[in-house]
Formats: sequence, structure tokens, C-alpha cells
Amino acid sequence: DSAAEMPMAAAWTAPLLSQTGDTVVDLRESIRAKLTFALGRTPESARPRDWFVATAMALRERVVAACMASEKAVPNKRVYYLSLEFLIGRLMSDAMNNLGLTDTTRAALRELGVDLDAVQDAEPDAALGNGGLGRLAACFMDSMASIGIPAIGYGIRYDHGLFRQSFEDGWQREAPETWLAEGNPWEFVRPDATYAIGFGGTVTLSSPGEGVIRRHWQPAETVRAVAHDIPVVGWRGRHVNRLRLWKAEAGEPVDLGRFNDGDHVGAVAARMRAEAISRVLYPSDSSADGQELRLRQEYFFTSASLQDLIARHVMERGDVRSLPDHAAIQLNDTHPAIAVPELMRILMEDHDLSWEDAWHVTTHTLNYTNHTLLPEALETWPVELMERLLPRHMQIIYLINWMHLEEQAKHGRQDAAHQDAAYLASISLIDEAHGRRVRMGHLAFHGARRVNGVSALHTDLMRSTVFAPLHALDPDKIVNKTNGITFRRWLHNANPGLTRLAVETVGAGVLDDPELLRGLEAHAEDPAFVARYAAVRRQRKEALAKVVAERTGIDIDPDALFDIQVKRIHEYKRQLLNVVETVALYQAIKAEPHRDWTPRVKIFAGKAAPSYVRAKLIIKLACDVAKAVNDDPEVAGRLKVVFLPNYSVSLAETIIPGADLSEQISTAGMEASGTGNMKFALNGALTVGTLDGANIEIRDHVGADNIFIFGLDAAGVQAREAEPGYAAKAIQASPRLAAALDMIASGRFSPEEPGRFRPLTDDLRQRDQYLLTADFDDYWRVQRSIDAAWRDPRGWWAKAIRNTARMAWFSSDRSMREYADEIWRVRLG
Ligand code: GPK
Repeated sequence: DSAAEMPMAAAWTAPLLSQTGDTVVDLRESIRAKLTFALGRTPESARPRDWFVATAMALRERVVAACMASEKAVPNKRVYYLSLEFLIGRLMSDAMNNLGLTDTTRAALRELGVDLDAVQDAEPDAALGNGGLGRLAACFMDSMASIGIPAIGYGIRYDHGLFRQSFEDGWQREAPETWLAEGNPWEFVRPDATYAIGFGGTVTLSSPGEGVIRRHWQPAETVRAVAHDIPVVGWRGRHVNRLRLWKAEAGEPVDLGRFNDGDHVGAVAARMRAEAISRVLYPSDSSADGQELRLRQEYFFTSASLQDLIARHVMERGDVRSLPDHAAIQLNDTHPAIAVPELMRILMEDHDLSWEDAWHVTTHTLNYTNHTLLPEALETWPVELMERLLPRHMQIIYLINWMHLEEQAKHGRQDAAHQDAAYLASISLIDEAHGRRVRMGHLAFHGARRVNGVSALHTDLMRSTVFAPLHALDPDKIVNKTNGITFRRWLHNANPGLTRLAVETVGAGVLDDPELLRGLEAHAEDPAFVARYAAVRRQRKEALAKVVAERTGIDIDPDALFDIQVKRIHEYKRQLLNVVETVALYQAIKAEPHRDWTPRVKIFAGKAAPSYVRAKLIIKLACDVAKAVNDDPEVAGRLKVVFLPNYSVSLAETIIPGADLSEQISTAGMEASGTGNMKFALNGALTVGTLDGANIEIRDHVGADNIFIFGLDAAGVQAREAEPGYAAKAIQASPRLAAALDMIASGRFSPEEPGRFRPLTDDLRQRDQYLLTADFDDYWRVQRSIDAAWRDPRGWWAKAIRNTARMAWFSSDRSMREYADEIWRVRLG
């Protein structure tokens, strides 16, 4: 069976010759030359890492050639995607596959006596992001290059991306990640693209005459932003874009005066302070931690990016006033929201625009994507800090706000509601109630032409909750753009067996047009096709079982149902609901050990923010429950629990194709979209989920019969939140839940520290902010219906195949086309 015979880590190869015209000999000699002359290594002494670098450099040359070809003409309009995070993962398979060079590279390396899979495994992940928000930016970069949107992604070149996670007796430990330790073969340093970024200082006034007053910012400190470019090659190499990441450097590398005075540490203090800006990615996800260094990071990359794109625009077009016609800037969340006053400042101070003209350009160029409505994640900065770090920007924000509030008064709103102080406070860019803070969401909203949510539900909730008063002022501003994923990474590269099966069934056109996947539906109950589809899954489950054994020492049976929840650890995502259900199932098995329980393996992976104590305790509980369950002879392997350490993009590529069941169980209304949910469904895992985020749209596409929905919807959650004491009542009404919580609280899983998990169980009994108790019984019910469905393989595979067949709409190519048409108004190249 051809699908099952595909080599495990091999990538799918487009059924066409290389896009670059290279033969195996060309590439082989190119790799050999890189190894010899760029790395100074002999084939005999080369480690896999050296082969990786040599191969990447050989491929990079081909990317550059394609890049030169696609940059020949100045595009009419460019997209600038500003994001503090790009969670890219490995780049080699993207470059190889999109250039059609996978087979050529494999053969070239084989002639050199080297295995491509080992070379690919030697590439470190570029983990310059925390989770969904950063991964979305990476998928969008791939899609923009693939569908031909001229774009530059702007971010920070962190020396250390997301921390490496390990477990010490079930407790999360963090270690620095060192992806750049041996250099980055994909990047080009661009010292000519260096900009000065100011901080602190004072604002002075001058009057050039005629009653005109000018304000000039004299920063106390200046840092240099140096561009590092990573080319992003699109599908079939037709188009190449750039990811431009800024590295922070000091104006002067060393203070020679202090050095000569013998102060050798003090001599480099300013340099250390400057370089700290691009040193480390903040590891918190969906929560704003409000530290000064973070604000410095945000302003640093935003200012450098704006200076760069304006310089390019002026060079190409002459007049900065036409910026909105030739540039669309997308702010990925509020992290670059300081772009609003920074663009105003640059236009007024460096280009002499009036306030009105500058405001016109700003509000016709910027757009803002919101990724969460969770209050703890909405960024606000203390006015005092902004005044100290960015005094000129604070003045501009005050003036924007003054005009914004005046506007409401001028329009002479008749109804009392709009005269109300509470109303004005709700639309103000300054939150006066919590010690005077700048609301970055309000700032971004007000400065943007379009504001978007990332799923239909999330966008509706933006309109009805957090942004309701601002939305009423400009009802066309908020639009929905449901997230997507790049099928090239998440299907073609991650699951070559399934890709080959799809190509052989519906034709190679499916590689260019995912809508053709729909042709698989006709085969959902065809035994020959089902056997091949099941064989692909089986192979991926064996590969996953091997990784689980290597990394945790736990043996899992590929015949069991692989039930997987992988994502950041966060209370609203409710990994705890999954763990409590696991405990209840454990109790049920022990109560009736002779029943024929459906064998299940529960697999968890994900990182907790280092300061998120509650999330780390949930990880510890999962690990302690795993130990008890896996070691219990009465369970006899019918339930196993695994926590895989150090979740990453490349680990996700191994995990997702091996899943039977995808856990998407957030409290309804709290997960803006989710994108892991899309990756699993595309690969044919069935979803157990709440009516939250994009789960709703996934249900609409795959059909209600092919997904397992449970629990309260967003309206039900709102209603229940208003009922005091709901948790105690729910626990009283559910003996199964009560028993599971009692077992956890009793210390049964932590005999050496019986009270360890009381903070979790006490909270569920008293507060239960995420309504775990309200949804528990329905979750149990749907899980048992999943047990039953698993026992009917024909029914299960038909559902799985229908999932794969109906997911085309969730391609990030579709998302990017919608942004291009409705937000950016940019032509595809
Ligand atoms: C949202 F606010 C944030 C954040 O700080 N980090 C992050 O990854 C996620 N997100 C949402 O939680 C997901 O629901 C969503 O799919 C993803 O952003 C991309 O939009």
C-alpha cells in the first residue's frame, strides 16, 4: 500500500520537476561546496548540524534567485504585517517543498551518504512566539508569499525564543532556548537598514513663525535597530516575501572613557541595556505583564518598522501623503499599537504634515487585529511610564483623545446616554479608574481603518462587549476574518501519507486548490479507500508512540484511541476539565474493572507561562494522575496518560497527524478562534469541543454529525456567571464530579504532600471562573458517546474522512484573500 510505505519523516513532493531547474548533481555539488568552503568541513567530519547548514545555504541560494525575480517590479501596494511574535518552527521543508526540490535534495544528500530526515531533524525551531497568535503570523507569511501578496513581516530577532520546557518530578522547569547558538543560515544581515530608536528625554517647543508651534523630541537614549531578513518563499516558488527582524544594538559598543578608567563592566553597561531589548521573548500568552522592557520592545520594533517602510515609500513614490494608496499596515494585536502616535509623530516632525493630514494618512493605513477579549490580556500602560519613556507619544495620545471626546460633544448627541460621564469614560483612550493608564486596544481601534476579530463568534463578542461603545460610533469598522492555517505545513509537510492519498484520489490539483479535498467525501464509506486512510493514521500513531516512548518512557498502544490536547496551558482552555474527567474515568474503570472499556491514551503537551503558578500546578496534577493511572494493574493499560515535554511547532507536526480525537474544550466565549482545532480536523481527528471560537465554524463545515459538541454556549456562560453559587450546586448535583474532586483533594495523587492540589479543588468548589463544574456532566456524556463511536470503525472513519474533505475553507490562503480584498485592498501579484 503506497501511502503507508512513505518514509516517516519524508515531505510530500509536488509531482513536477524542480521549480529552479536544478538537477541532483547541481544540488549535490552546491551542498558539497557549502560544506567545504563556507563551513570548512570535510564530509567525514561533518555533523548532522553541519549538513543542515550546508543544505540550507544551498537552498537559500535558490530562494534568493527566486527573490530577485519577484522583486524586479515595484508592486503597487505592499502589506506590512507588524507582529511581536512569529512562531515559525523549521524552515527547511518550506523552502524545499515550495521550490519543488524535496526529491532532488534527498537524492543529492543520499549521493553524499547522508539521510535527509536526519538533516531536517538537526534544524532548530525558530520559536519567536508563544502560541496561536505567533503561529498565525507564520501561517499568514507562508500564505501571502504563496498567493502573491507583496508583503513584509516585521518583528524582533530575539536571541532567545520561547523557553525550553522540561519536567522535574512533574514540575515544569524552564531553560533558555538557543536557536542562534550556531548561527542562522536563512538570514541576511542588512547593516544598511539601521534606524535610530529614541527613549525618554524631553520635548521642547519652537516657533518657526506665523503663530506655528513645533514640538521636538530630544530622547535621552538612542538604540540602533539593525535589519535581519529571512526570505519567505511561496508555493511553487512563484513569489518571495521577506520577514524583517530587528536586532537591538548600542550606538557605541563600548564607553572607552570608562574602560580606560578601569571600569570594564560599566564600559559596556549601555550596550547591555540596549541589547536587552532583543534578548528574550516574553513567555506569557494571553496576559499582559506590563513591564518596562516589554514597552521598550514594542516601541523599538514598531518605530524601526515604520521608519523603514516610510523610507521605502518615499524612495519609490516621493510623497508621503500617498502612503495609504501603496501601503497597508496590519497591527497583530495591540503590541504594535504605539504605531498610532509614532506614525503621527514621524509624519508631522520628519515630513511636515499638518495634524489633520497626518491623521488622515494614519487612519487610512493602519488596521488592527484583536486576538482576545480576556480582561487580563488587554494591554494598558501607566501614563506615568509612557510619559517617562515616550513623552512625545504621550502628548500625541492626549491630543488624539481630546479630539475624539470633543467629537462626541460637537455632534451634540441628543440622548442623555451620550452626555453621560460614564459613557465618555468608556470610549476614552485613558482609563482613569485604575490609576490612569493608556488603553492600547482603544488606541489601536481609534487609529485604524479596519479592526477585525478572528472568528465569527469572537467578532460578534467584540461588537457586543469590549468594543461596544466604540463600535456604535463607527459600525462598519469591525469586520470578521476567521483564522486559517497553511495546508503546506500542516497537511503536505506534516502528513505526506495523507497528502499522497489525496493526490492519488482527487488529483494533484489538490496541492494548489484545497477545495478539491471535497472529492474525498465520495469515498468516506468505500472500504478500499478507508483501509488506506486508516493505514496512514496507523503509521502516524506508531511514529507518535515511538516519540512518546523516547521522551517519557511510557509505552502506548497504537490500537487505543489517541485523545490529544496540545496548546498553551491556561485555565480558560480547561486542561483541568480534561484531567478531572480522566480521574472520573479512572474511578469508573476501578469500580467495574471487568467491563470492556474503550482503550484510550490521553496525551497532553503545552507550556505554562513561568509566572503562572496555577497553570504549573495543573501540569503537575496531570503528571501525578498519569503516574497513578499508568502504574495501576487494575487499569491494565486501558487508560494511559502522557504529558509530552517541550511542545513546539515541530513536535506538533508529529503529534497532530497521529490524533484520533482533538480536545477543544475552552469555556464558550473565551477562545477567540483556535487554530490547532483546524490542524487536527484537517488531518482527520474528530473534535470534542464547546461552541467556542472557530469550533462553531468547523461544525458548520464538517457537519454536526461529524463533531462532538457539548456544554454551555457563550450566552449560557453569560447567564450562568450571573448565578451566585453555581459551582457548589453543580457539584452537589453530580456525584461523579464530586467523587473525582474528592479523590484529587484527598491527596490520593500526591501522598507525599496531600494538600498539594487543594488550591485547584477549593477554587472549583467556590469560584470556578471557567465553569468547569457547569460543563462536566455533559463532557462526561459526550466522552462516553465517543467511546461508543470508536467501537464502530466504519462510522468513525467515515466521520474522519468527512472532516478532511470539508476543511478547505480553513486554509490561511482563504484568510489572506479576505484580508487582501476587504481590509488591505491590495492586488495579488
Ligand atoms: C490570543 F491574546 C492572545 C495572545 O496573547 N496570544 C494568543 O496566542 C490566540 N492568542 C488566541 O487565544 C487564539 O484563540 C487564536 O486562535 C490565536 O490567538 C490567533 O488568533
